[in-house]
Amino acid sequence: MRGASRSRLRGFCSLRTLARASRGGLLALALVVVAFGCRRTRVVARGRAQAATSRASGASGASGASGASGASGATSASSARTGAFLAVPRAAAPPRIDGELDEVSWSDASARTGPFVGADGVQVRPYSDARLLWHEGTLDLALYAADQDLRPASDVFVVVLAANGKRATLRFGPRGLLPVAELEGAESGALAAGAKVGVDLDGTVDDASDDDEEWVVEASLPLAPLGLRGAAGEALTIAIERCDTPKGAPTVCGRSGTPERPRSLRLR
Ligand SMILES: [Ca+2]
Ligand SMILES: [Ca+2]
Ligand SMILES: [Ca+2]
Repeated sequence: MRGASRSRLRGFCSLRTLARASRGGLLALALVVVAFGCRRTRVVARGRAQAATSRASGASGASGASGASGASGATSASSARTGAFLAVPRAAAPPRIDGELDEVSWSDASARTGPFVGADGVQVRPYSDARLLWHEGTLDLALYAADQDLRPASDVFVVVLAANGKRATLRFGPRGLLPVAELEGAESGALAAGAKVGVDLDGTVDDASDDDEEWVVEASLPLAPLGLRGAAGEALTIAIERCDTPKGAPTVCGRSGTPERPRSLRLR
């Protein structure tokens, strides 16, 4: 409410206003007007106090562990820096699993890991990152890899998900989900069996004569194998590593979390 309006409402509450109105024989009307004016002022004040409280809690959330409930971009950047947990938003609608991240939830509302980093904490090249959403019973995952030279035999994301003492390891390459090794356990096999995976490539595979651009994995992963219902409030952890061998250069790996020190996720 603007300052002038607030002044008018405060004026209704003043004794001078009451006296002026009562001189005209309008005491009853004045009481009604004063009562209305004072009540309106209190309601506005309460609303303003609530708004201030909301702003304060939003500000503290952004700097604390639960900060990912704010705008996803700022939150993700903060979480990437601090290692705080990521709040994973619910997708407005289940994404179409085709490797194209053109659903509005991916761009506007997903949790983001931020750029993958090396063991020294510095961002690695080529660039990689991940985004996360969820919908009923399912974790939605988008993996982005800038890549000069697409090589399905060696290009890989390794994703480790864990909850309730259960752990699953999945590998994704430019051609989709890679076979799960028997040693990786029943949870890995169950997640892989229920996974939907789409990949989009920009480049030529196993052809070093050109410079490729990127590859993107879009996946929906069932959470039941980790003992989760896939519902708001549930928690799990994730660690993602991506390795790449640029032309004429040694293999480089970047990550967000490690199996020993994973990122904490909470579905919200
Ligand atoms: Ca899609
Ligand atoms: Ca590559
Ligand atoms: Ca190529």
